[in-house]
Amino acid sequence: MRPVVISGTGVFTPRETITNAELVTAFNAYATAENETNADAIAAGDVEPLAMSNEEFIFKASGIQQRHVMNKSGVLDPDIMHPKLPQRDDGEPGIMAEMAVDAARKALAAAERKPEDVDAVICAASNHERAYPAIAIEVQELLGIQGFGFDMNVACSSATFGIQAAADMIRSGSANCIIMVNPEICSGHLEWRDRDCHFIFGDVCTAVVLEAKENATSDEQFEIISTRCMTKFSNNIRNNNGFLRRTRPDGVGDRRDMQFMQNGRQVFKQVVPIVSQMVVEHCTDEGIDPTKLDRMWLHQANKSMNDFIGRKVLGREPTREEQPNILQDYANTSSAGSIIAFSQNSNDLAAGALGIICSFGAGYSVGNVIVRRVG
Ligand code: CO8
Repeated sequence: MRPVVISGTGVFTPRETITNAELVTAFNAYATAENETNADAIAAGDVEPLAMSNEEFIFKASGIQQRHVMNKSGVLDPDIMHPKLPQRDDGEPGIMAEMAVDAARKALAAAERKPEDVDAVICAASNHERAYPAIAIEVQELLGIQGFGFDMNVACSSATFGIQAAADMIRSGSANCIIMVNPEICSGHLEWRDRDCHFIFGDVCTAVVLEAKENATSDEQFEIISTRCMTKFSNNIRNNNGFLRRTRPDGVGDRRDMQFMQNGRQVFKQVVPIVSQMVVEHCTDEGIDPTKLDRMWLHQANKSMNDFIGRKVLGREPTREEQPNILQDYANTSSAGSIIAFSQNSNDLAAGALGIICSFGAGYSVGNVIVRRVG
């Protein structure tokens, strides 16, 4: 089977940012107003007052300092607390397709490829703007790519599962060059009125060009040595949005059931050992000593989680170079996080260096991509 390389990556970063301080000010204004509205019920013991958020907690619990968003004013308005995005008619490009086209153009330039060199588009993300037509097919149209496109969703692991799907197609000969995009508007799916999770997510889009090694010309090549994907059902990260919503007796009304829900503590405790073990076993099965990995580009949800996995895999405290984090600037961007880390922290590696892109999240799902820098 033909060897496959990642020959270019691109990142679309939204212009607007929200710092933890701005976020907490908006949340606390909302919570104070709610508590005032419910003052009598709170005094009577019928309603629990909303607790205030704080910056120190957010940074200590997650390592996040700020996030990029597609719309800041709506999120920070205590009367709205979600992004406000302009209505587009059906003839206009979708917002996710637009983000993806920007990231894809950057990835194609890095890979020294033109749209006519590409024969498939995969849009791998945790929330798609609509069910159909596929975002990938719209991106294909906007870029002028022949062939085919499809959407896939494995939540935070969408990108690594997408890389495996693309690599398998190229290896087997059904495609020569594939672009995979990961548009994530997590701000639209996050409940900004919930103190336990309002700080977690941000928006971004990443893109990865994969092609047969024999055709690749760029100087940013990483050969895909091996991929491994795993899923194990869990309700600890979930949302109940979907086309069946209106059919449920309790399916209309408050928006909370349409948004991201998680039992963060449980996720942390259960996912960390699964990921550490899977990375160690995958490397060992490939004849790679995991402690000799030059770099780990991990899913970007929580700094302590990444530190823990890094220590387990490398058998020592990873340096910032060995295990780069970007979550302090971007927050959790779901499927895009490990790809941002890879895109921004891989060019310095010498030929022959070994690394692993590893994502994990809802499902549960874990995806590994072991890569070697091509000289
Ligand atoms: N300010 C002040 N105090 C707070 C706040 C806040 N904002 N939030 C919670 N607290 C309080 C709690 O009430 C609790 O108080 P008490 O001890 O009195 O009960 C205390 O702080 C501790 O709360 P937690 O136990 O919740 O805090 P943790 O230390 O566990 O930290 C985290 C919370 C940061 C969420 C942590 O648990 C975590 O990162 N877990 C892992 C999360 C993860 O990896 N999730 C998977 C990724 S998501 C995914 O897969 C993609 C899904 C699809 C994408 C969706 C796009 C939107």
